[in-house]
Amino acid sequence: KKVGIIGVPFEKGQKKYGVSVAPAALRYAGLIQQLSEIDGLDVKDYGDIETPGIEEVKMENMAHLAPVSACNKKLSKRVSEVLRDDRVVVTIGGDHSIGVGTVDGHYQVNNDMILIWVDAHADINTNKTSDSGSVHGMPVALLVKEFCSYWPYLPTMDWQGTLVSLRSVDHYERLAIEKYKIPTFAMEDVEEHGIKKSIEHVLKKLDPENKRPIHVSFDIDSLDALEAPSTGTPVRGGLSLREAINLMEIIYATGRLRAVDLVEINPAIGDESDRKKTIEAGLCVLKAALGFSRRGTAPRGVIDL
Ligand code: DIR
Ligand code: MN
Ligand code: MN
Ligand code: MN
Repeated sequence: KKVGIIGVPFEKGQKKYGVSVAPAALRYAGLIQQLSEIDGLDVKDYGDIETPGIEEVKMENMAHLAPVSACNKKLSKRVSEVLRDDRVVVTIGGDHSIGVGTVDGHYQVNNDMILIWVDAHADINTNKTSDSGSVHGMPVALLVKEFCSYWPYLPTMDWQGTLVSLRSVDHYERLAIEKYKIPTFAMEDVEEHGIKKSIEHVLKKLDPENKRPIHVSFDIDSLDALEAPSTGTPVRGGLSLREAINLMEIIYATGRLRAVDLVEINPAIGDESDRKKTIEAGLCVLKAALGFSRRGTAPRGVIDL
């Protein structure tokens, strides 16, 4: 098994300082080393995507569109490249606006991919409906074909996916979800079925024949704010870390996970303990996605017990 890591220290899709520090913070916390300890996993670090000095263009209620586009364009190419190297892509954000580039890059290589967007929020605002004007609240709208006539020059795909773990949906987002019948699995559904059945249900619905490549875009705020306090828009009542680990283990077990994004960790929010908790949670989620077993790993050498 081979994996490629991409860091995206990008934070212009939202307003708070710090989410761009996450790739460095995760590497410093031992990301590469911890992943390398998973049985049989070959880890290659592709470094960071950076696009400094992009000139801003004005767009109504859509902040920093030019830098967001430039970053996503470069990111999309890198994601495709890593996939063509036959590696599972792990992209560390950055805010969730980078989901446009990761999904686009994946779609270029596997146009039969399915997308599982794990998030407290629906991220399906447009600049007409957004209260914030922040692009991290818009990536799903930028990716669905239902909205492709709305955005003149952005990537779009014949999207098949589900939003999981929702519990903070804006008014017009709800309207869009209902109008276009965007499949969602809100916390209420997790409540009803449990995380295991919920994810099995999602997979079965999106891919009844168990053959399509899977992309998981994981916003750390899908976790309960107690589990992951260092994030820009924390919401209580979310997934436990155990549920998130289980979700990833189930998806890993399909053998078809090709791309994972981990976004919205903001090490500048909260105190040292919040930061530590949040980064650890992120690492646990990634490890589960890449085959780490809570039962333990195989011994490295031979000793007599
Ligand atoms: C809000 C927040 N719905 C917005 N979105 C966030 O800005 O559109 N997404 N935080 O992850
Ligand atoms: Mn998000
Ligand atoms: Mn979110
Ligand atoms: Mn809002």
